[in-house]
Amino acid sequence: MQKVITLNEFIIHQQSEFPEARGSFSCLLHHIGIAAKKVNREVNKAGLVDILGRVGCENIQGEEQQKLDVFANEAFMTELQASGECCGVASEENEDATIFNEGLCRNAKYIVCMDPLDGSSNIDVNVSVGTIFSIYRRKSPIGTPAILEDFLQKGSEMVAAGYIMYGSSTMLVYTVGRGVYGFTLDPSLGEFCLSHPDMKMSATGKIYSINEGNYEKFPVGIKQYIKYCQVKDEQTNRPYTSRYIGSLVADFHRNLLKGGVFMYPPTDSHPTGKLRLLYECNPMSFIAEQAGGQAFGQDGRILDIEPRSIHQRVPFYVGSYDMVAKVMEFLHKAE
Ligand code: AHM
Ligand code: MG
Repeated sequence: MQKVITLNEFIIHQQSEFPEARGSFSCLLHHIGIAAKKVNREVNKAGLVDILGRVGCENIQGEEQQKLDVFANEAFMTELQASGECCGVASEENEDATIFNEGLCRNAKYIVCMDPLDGSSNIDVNVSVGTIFSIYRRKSPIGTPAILEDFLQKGSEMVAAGYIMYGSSTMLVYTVGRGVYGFTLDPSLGEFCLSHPDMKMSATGKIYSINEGNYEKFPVGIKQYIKYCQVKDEQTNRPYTSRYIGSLVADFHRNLLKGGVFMYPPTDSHPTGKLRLLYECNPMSFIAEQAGGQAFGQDGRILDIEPRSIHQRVPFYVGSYDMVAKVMEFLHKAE
């Protein structure tokens, strides 16, 4: 029988590569894994109980919150606090960062940014949704309450990033800057088991993912790139295939496995882009780069952007290295 490597085993093994590590980070990841299992349980039974649908209030960006959003936010908040290793969390669902200033958390050295349930408009049609998280070392002194500057760090300062995809099977994918590793939840064991070691994104692919309903308002370079994708050319394997789920985690995950590019340019309704730098773009960019891909915004590498506010939105182009380079070439030529 083949030996399985569980997430916890893997974390402990990885920790041994950092001789100075005291287990704080491993503990934090362990609790993220627990929260993921809680959310997975609720997502799976969402059709059976009255947890689907709206909870009747709006999040701070004016979007209607769904019940599962609320559940996921609470599940992750609870576990992050319970870990004792996190002194604050910026969540897409909360206006301000939540500071854990009691007990062990006060002396914790990490902060977390998260989108507890991304793609939540897809829940009631049974399409994959996900959680996205990123972990940073705090800037403020240990033993004091975390401050805004702890959350407004450049993506390049990230210690770890990951996502959980609640899909036909549930997966947790993460990086600590030493490659990307994917774990699939085995429901019979109740454990995330290593299923995708050292994930790599091919340099090019055949998939472009974008909400083409917004075409009229796209920047000229993006319009031209879409046409380029659609034109036949045997050398570059075109026309490409258009695939768009509308759930970033699922779209990204597919492109990671198959090769492709995901784009969310500025649009009429979201003139600075729709996706959030801290909760969505930064973590996905770190994972993409670690897998051999790349990620750009309007003016350069996503991970180099100096955040101005925790809910900041940016244009986002991420995926296979050569495909993202091509998108940027079109954007720059059109300028
Ligand atoms: P959410 O965090 O409110 O769920 O929104 C983010 C989602 C992403 O998962 C997805 O890529 C995008 O919004 C889809 O937006 P659109 O429906 O405009 O194409
Ligand atoms: Mg989101």
